[in-house]
Amino acid sequence: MIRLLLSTAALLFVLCTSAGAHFGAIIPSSPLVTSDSGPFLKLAAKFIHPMEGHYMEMAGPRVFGVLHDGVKADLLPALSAVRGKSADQEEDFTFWVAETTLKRPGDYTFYMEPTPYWEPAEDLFIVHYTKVCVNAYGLQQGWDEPVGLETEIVPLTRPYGLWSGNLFSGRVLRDGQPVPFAEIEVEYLNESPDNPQWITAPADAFVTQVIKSDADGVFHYAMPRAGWWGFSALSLADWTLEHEGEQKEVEIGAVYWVHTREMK
Ligand SMILES: [Cu+2]
Repeated sequence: MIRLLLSTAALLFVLCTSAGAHFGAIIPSSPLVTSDSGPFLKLAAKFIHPMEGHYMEMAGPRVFGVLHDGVKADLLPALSAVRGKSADQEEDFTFWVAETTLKRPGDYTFYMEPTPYWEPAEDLFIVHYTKVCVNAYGLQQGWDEPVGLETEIVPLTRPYGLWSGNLFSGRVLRDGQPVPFAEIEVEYLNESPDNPQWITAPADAFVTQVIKSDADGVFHYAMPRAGWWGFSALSLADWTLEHEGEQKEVEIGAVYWVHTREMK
């Protein structure tokens, strides 16, 4: 959910008092692996406010893997913890990095199920099932396959080789079924390596774009700038988790990351 600025927020400890939304993120070092680039790929897994650049503390994910050619591989052992922060944050936060090698042609969909994150400001847990697709050596095959997560965005637009200004279309699934009129939050990753200039939002409403899916769970968004774009479809889980002896609701997000390039 978009962060509401609570009047009590200042009284509470370690709150996100941001105008932006939380996003799980998997950001690869490149959206395309080619014979020129070589087979090596770095991945960074984060829990962030993408537009504002703020990091949140992230525990090790429960699941971190890749789907290629219909086969899933576990990448959890490849993850290692690092610390980082945005320029205007005071302390460092944990995020996770991995290196992998893409040897065979085709699409590689990386996916993550994070450890539930307790958010006191919203009195709930947050679990963002996060995906990103990297194409290897030009064989365009596999990007439109679901991973089979509790909730996920399945792209209807091929999610790489996109120019800025292109329309990204996707379908929101929950338990494999389309989610009608799902709310989807969209944010630009200000720390995208190819962002020429940090964007400061002129008002809170510009930080997170909000769109809804249609009756078939399909949504569209035209991405106005080169870099990484995050799409996050949120709903409440039909299960709860315990926090200090009480059962609490769980916000589940289907998050998908897409890269665009300036047309020049
Ligand atoms: Cu936050």
